[in-house]
Amino acid sequence: MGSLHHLREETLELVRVLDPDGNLVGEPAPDLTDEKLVEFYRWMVLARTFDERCLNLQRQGRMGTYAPLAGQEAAQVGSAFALQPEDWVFPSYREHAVTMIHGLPMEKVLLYWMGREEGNQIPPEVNVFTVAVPIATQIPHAVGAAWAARIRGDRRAFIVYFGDGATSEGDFHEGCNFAGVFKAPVVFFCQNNQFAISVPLHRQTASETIAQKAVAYGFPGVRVDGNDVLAVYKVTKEALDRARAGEGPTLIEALTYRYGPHTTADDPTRYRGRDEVEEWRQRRDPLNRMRRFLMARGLLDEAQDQTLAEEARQRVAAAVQAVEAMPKASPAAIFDYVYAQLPWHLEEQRRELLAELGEAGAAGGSFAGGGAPGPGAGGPGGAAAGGSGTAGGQGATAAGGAPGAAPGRDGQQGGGR
Ligand SMILES: Cc1ncc(C[n+]2csc(CCOP(=O)(O)OP(=O)(O)O)c2C)c(N)n1
Ligand SMILES: [Mg+2]
Repeated sequence: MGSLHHLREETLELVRVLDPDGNLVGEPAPDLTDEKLVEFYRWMVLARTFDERCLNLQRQGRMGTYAPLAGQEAAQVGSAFALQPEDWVFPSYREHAVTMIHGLPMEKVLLYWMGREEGNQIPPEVNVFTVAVPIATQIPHAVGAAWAARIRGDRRAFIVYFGDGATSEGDFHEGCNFAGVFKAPVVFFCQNNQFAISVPLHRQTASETIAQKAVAYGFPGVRVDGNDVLAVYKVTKEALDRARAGEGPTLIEALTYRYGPHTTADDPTRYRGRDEVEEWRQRRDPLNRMRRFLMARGLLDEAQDQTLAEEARQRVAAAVQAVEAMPKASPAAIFDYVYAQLPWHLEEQRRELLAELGEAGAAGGSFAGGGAPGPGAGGPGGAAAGGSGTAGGQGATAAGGAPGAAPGRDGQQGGGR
């Protein structure tokens, strides 16, 4: 029993650098400069601003289904900043901050949720895989890519994001087992936001923690306070370094909470109390925690905080304006992206559709967001409507560092970190 007890203690421990009031309880990673600390906060503010704007756009009918990230900013920003530019990110559908920090232009994220195929076209220089809506399917993809890199002697790391609900899928267990056996250079990053749509964690697993599942697969599992950006950075960096050094995978459980609905198609008041949400917002908010820490260190004051918020609003507004100014997508775009060479029968259908659309369909027009296929939204949403133009050309416009493109880590436009 003694050793079993030891195992339990290890995997239940919650790694923290900041307490909920922003006081240091551990030490920030030694490579974090003052500028970098402020940059973490700047990105958390940008992530929340982006998120609030997307919710509003959806409510106004200017965006399809949207999956909000509010509450999970520290888990995303801390882990994304631990990556090297050559590392690869395999996201689920909620990691907007991660993918933007790793170089995906903000316009691309908006386009995806507006139901535009251009949102699935990742610029070749950006090491981010496409959004995965089917739960956990990105896990074997990431493990396979990581294993391939190891075979080639490529010293880069891979990180795959998923939720607590995804740990019930076979893909999670198969991915972990394979990565453990073959020492794939991959970090399994679970954002445990405590719900899979309406299903609470205790209905998802009988394990006390998600981190402890790693033990069964023969690699370390770490449980971190997912609302503590410094702790998340620290554990993710260690895990990525381990992967690069050939020591194999790590499972990180970032304990966090989603404030909003699962997606805009969900009503969370039907399965959880407002008190619980308020408790997390008031007591454990990731932005408040980092703000207090920075202010106590003299790295941020009220005026700078206001400026930073205003800059975030302007950057998001510019990105929204850029994508809404794009011509409408053609319904025929549904034929454009699956096959390199369209099979004859689909070519025939495409011609038929174009003939049906006639002049009106080919004329283009102003942009309107279509319904993006949303996770949990019950099947594909509406396709983007009307208009013409090959999406490849439009995609190039969106990726070309238009005003408001997400900054890279070093602050350049266009996400070229
Ligand atoms: C294979 C599969 N099954 C079911 C769904 C429907 N679905 C969409 S999101 C979701 C819950 C996922 O929860 P979790 O993994 O905790 O991620 P979170 O949404 O909380 O970030 C489910 C069941 C799906 N998209 N794919
Ligand atoms: Mg979840």
